[in-house]
Amino acid sequence: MSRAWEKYLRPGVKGTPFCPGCGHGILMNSILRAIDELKMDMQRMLFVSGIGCAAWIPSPHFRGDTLHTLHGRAVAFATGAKLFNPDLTVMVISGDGDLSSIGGNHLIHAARRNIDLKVICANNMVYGMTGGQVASTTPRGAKTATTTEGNPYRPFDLPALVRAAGATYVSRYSVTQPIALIRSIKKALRHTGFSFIEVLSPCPTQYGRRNRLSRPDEMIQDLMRRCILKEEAETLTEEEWNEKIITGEF
Ligand SMILES: Cc1ncc(C[n+]2csc(CCOP(=O)(O)OP(=O)(O)O)c2C)c(N)n1
Ligand SMILES: [Mg+2]
Repeated sequence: MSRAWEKYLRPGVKGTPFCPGCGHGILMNSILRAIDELKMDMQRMLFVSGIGCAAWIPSPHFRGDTLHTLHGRAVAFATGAKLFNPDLTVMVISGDGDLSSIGGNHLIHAARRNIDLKVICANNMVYGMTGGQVASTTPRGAKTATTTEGNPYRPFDLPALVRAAGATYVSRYSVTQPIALIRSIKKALRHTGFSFIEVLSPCPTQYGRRNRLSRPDEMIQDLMRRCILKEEAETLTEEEWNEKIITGEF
């Protein structure tokens, strides 16, 4: 570990829990870079996660207070911590399944109350850690361990959902857009009120291999090709719109 990162990473944590090609490591790096660029004090921050691969991003890696909580309950724990100590900057980092499937009700009600939390949702479109089951974010038609013929349901548009519920800073970026992503995390950190960033993160192990994108570079390239900024989206035909992923602030 280089000396610059000693401030941010817990000593003694070796290796990574993430599979080759997983995007969660890029997200972890982006969060720490945003904190570093804002010169925030890790001692005045709390990182809360639920259960899942994404929930391993803050804990055990971050050198600060971390709460690794129950599946789906990260936002509830974070709300309690923020109410108890309003001076803390409280950041929730968890997966799409954790935050929007089992934890969906906590998410929309915290957004409705505009509680000052910074919620980062690592969306790999599947329940990664438990074997690749369908999630509320799995695209229609995608194959998962529990939808072997293709998912029949439409996924949540998470920024639209959280925005409609009352969140006051909402964005979506992919780990293939790290500069825009870091800028957005910095905005969320400076914003007072419920902030939500959906971060698309490839999972070649559980999602890609069932959907003809089993090599890590194929998933990254697919995201690079499909993610466009919302300003660019205005000129798209309906067919192009369906295949693209719109990113930016909403
Ligand atoms: C109450 C409860 N239900 C189910 C589980 C099993 N479980 C653990 S993680 C997980 C899904 C995690 O998916 P996600 O939040 O998308 O994270 P990822 O692993 O994909 O990063 C599930 C279903 C659990 N631990 N507790
Ligand atoms: Mg997931």
